Amino acid sequence: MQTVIDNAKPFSFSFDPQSTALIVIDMQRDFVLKGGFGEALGNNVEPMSAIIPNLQKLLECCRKHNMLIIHTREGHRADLSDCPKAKLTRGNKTFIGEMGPMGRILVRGEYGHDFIDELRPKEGEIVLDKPGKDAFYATDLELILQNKGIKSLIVCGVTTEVCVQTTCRAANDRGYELVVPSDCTASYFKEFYQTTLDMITAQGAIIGWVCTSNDLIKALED
Ligand code: C5J
Repeated sequence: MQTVIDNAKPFSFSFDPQSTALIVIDMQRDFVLKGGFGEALGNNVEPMSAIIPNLQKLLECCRKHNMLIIHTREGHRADLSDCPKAKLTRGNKTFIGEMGPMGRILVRGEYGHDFIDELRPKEGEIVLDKPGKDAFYATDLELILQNKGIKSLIVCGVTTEVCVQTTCRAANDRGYELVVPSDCTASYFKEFYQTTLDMITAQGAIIGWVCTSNDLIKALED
């Protein structure tokens, strides 16, 4: 059955919950909490935690509707063999693999690499470890979506202009329809947040749609 979000931008977004997956991007301590990689790079991490209650409500609603839920984590092997030099050498004096207050930065298995307590995956939900910004790159995401018959995506999480946008573009190229709930994604940079959402919806939804989580939940509940 089709569900319609009338108030989505740039026009109404229609999806079938049974063939739609919720993808929560990188809600990891390293990006969200004080003392993590995000803050070490010089960013104010407050916008990251502001979206937690909205994400909790959206997750609860998608769980209730038995939708496929995927949680991604950006990070690398302990020996950093899957981290290209071009990524390893970037940062404001803080680098991937270095020891930080929450363990080695963006290294799998470390405390900081894991999900924040408020948004831990429930049993049966998919955890996708990804080495890049694009959740399709070097992961089995496409195979999972194909096997589950997924046609549409709800993409949220952090950061709006990096991993969320990159994944949206990659999904769009693969033929998925997608919507980004604007109050379930955040950036360290206010202007990048808005510009990214505008880029997604520009030119008649060139990448996808944007809505509020309330409108999305209301459409599912109706
Ligand atoms: C970044 C991400 N910002 N999850 N990663 O490096 O957006």
